[in-house]
Amino acid sequence: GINVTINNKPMTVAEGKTILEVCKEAGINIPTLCYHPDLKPGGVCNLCVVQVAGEAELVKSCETEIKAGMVIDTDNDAVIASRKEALTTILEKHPNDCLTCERVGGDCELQNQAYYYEVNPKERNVPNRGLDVSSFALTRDMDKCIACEKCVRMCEDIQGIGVYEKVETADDVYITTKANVPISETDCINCGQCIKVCPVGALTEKNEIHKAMAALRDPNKHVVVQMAPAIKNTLGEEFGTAPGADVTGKIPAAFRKLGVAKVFDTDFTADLTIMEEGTEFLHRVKEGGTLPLLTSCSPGWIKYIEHQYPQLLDNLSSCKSPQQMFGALAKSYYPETAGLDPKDIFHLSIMPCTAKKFEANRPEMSQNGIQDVDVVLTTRELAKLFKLEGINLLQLEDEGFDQLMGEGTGAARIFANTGGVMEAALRTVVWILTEGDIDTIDYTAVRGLEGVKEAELEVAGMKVKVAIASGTGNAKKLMDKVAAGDSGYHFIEIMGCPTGCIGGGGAPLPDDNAVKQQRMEGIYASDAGNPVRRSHENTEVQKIYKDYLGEPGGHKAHHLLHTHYVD
Ligand code: HC0
Repeated sequence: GINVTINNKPMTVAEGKTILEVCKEAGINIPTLCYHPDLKPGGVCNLCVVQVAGEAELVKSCETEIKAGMVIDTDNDAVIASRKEALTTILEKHPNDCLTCERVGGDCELQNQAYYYEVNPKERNVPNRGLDVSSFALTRDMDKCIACEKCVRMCEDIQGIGVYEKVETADDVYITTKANVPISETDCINCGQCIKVCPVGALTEKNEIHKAMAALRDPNKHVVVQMAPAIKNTLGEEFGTAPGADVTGKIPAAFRKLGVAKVFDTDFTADLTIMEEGTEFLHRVKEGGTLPLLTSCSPGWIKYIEHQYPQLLDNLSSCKSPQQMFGALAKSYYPETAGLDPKDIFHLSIMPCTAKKFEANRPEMSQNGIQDVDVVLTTRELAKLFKLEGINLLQLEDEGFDQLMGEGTGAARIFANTGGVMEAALRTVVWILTEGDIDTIDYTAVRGLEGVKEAELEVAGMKVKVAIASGTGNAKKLMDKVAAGDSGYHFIEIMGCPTGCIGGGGAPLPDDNAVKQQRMEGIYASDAGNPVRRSHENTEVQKIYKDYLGEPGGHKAHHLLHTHYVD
């Protein structure tokens, strides 16, 4: 360590870090707008300035390495005056419509800093760059953009796509899409990672709270809900729990307060996906079909492969995602069983994902002109809806899901973690290959937050080589190998967001890799605590095959649960 003095206090700190990192670790508050721990420093917002003794000017703590002997002041008059000036410059161009902003409710970092430093310029000269509502997944309000460039760094450096760019003119700096086209015309995959790093309301999920509220109020609508595996271990954060806390039982209770007809669980179709995808995998192995099989449950990833690797679309599993399998059944199996008309059903899906909003609107995802999933709300939108309706989630008594499509195994829950779909598939595929002669449930080699993982297994005399990537920047590394034709992999799981659904574009804020680590551990704890941990043991899954679908991979299953993505 090295010795420094911060705010008159001598301390020993680690070498090789920035002043900002050291202060954050020491619990010393330095405001930032353009900084995110998972991105390289931006150095553009000027809020993180501090005074270093001997330096003529204030320095940006986000890009200044701490050195032995430094005497640092993070909070003196000069520092505060400089921050106020930086905030004034930003706010003079920022709209003053906080009342209806999507980041209402303490989520706007700019508003929080403006309040803290008491900055509120009366004259606002808003640039009038307009609203981009071309996407099903996200909305861009470029008048609110403060050019912090975090979206640029996220999309380019982490996701490897590069939809956005910074434009600098003589008297202006702003962010646009490349070629300044509506976002739906770019290579955007709808992952929403840019939203999560945006400090203001410039990038938000496409708000559908009011659509959901209208359906909930409509006496003629029979509202049926599904919710993703990740929701149960992340929604609590919005109400103050630690990341990863399992609040599964609270959510059905909350929805029933809102008069929902059925509260079902996407975990049910996650288990169903394993039956279908496992069958497809074994079929391809036995029949010499296209390998490696690529998972198809992440709609951001689907969009990415469609744009970037169309030659590999035959590798993609034909399985719809669990959300869309659920949607298809919510408008067929469920109404047929309950004696309802599919037209009267409003199917609401809760996802930690913005790309799921896009997926629900894909033309393949409807039957007889009726869309399978009517509205998708993100985790954040659901929390907002509950709060607006006066529901204090954590005070509710636990309740269960409704039967028919409400049962989920531990294998389904781990879908939320990168590597989870692969592990869930292995739990069932290996069981089938060994004819049940296997005790292994935990495949720890595929766990962990690393961006690319691989493992090799001996199964019933067969070598199975699997790989996993999360985030499209990491997916690219694997797909380049697959496209070259010599990867040797049999089965690959890809999730569009770094760390998988626990890091989804609709997840609670703020998050970073430390928070995601806790979410991941929470998910595995929920799995370990579930008495049933293999998808083929889900009794409602067994029942739907017996009563309705026939065999996994059979005709009816194909019609409802599979699709085909074309170039
Ligand atoms: Fe996921 Fe899913 S696991 S993509 O990450 O497969 O969003 O949580 O709901 O559909 O089940 C997200 C999470 C899902 C789907 C499931 C898959």
